[in-house]
Amino acid sequence: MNIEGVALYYLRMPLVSPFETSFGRSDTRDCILIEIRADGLTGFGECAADYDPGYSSETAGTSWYILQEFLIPLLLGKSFSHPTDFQGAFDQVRGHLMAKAGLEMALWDLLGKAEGRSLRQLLGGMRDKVDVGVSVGIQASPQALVSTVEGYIAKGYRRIKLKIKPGRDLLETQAVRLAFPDMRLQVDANSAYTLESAQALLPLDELGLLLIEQPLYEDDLLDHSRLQAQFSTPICLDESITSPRHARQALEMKACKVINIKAGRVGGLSQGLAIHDLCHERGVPVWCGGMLETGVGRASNLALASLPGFTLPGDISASDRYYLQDITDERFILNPDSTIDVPSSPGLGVTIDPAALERFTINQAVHTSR
Ligand code: OSB
Ligand code: MG
Repeated sequence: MNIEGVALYYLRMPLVSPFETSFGRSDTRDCILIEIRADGLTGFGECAADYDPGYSSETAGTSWYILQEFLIPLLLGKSFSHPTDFQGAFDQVRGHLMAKAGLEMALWDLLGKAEGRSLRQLLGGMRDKVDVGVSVGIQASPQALVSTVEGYIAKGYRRIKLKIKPGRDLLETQAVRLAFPDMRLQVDANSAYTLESAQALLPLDELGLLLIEQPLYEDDLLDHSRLQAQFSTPICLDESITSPRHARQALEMKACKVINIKAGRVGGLSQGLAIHDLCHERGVPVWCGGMLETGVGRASNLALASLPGFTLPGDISASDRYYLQDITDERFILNPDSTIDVPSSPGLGVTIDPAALERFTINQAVHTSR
């Protein structure tokens, strides 16, 4: 792949309904669509960082800067034989994992298009559809939450994740458990507790949850291991795991029993693959997290989730759970068995709708090698 040019599109997409987490509430989602031209082909990638630094320190704005100032200049004019070469080439840029992952995704798309193989085939995925669930934001009251969950169950979702935060945790989760005794249910705190305040969550251990996601701060591996010792429900880490090294160390410290893999958070699909392999060897279940992606990132998530170690349902919902209008021609729909089909066309297997792209683009930039 001889990289000839890179175009960036800063997108602001209206959400179907506001999404509230422990770190804030939002009506829109920002992201950067990355278009790379190489050998007459065009590949797309999505940088998952959002407008605000609530989920992680990385934002769409920091990615916009790092991509143009450092990553794209390193990429232009270079030749890559495989996207896994990319990791080493960008070692000199510390951090900025979502920016790197967005570029790497476009290289995978290009490779797939050049070889006529789907991303699923390139990664070694074995399923043609994957189990999915829905991540439900904080609602006005426990009753409102139960009725929102009911709506998703009516649409066919068979695994529900509830966003929680201090003071909006026990009553909410208990109400949903009472209404749906057999539903596969899990919660996500997005780093909102300390080891001390998380003591309030101990009653959750009686509710038969699949897992409790990221209760403590992202750099709190040690305290997560102390908390895990207090719970029989598995703790799952999201924000804390930013590399295969961290995944290994978290498992060795017994800081979690499950890992959420997001290619964006770990610097790209090749790193996600490495974490998958490590967990698979050790019999540790993983699942594919989501970042409210457009159809581009969703296609990537579906391919990743088709790998054999992804034994828990992913946060990969149907397009209509997020966007009335997406930037891809393809819309992903929920099958009656709470699965979504993995794209099978070359690369990511999606095509961009130019009118939709134009509609949501609020800034753009082009870089060429000459
Ligand atoms: O913590 O998993 C998270 C969305 C944005 C940022 C972080 C998270 C989430 C979600 C939604 O939970 C997952 C999705 O449906 O894309
Ligand atoms: Mg999470």
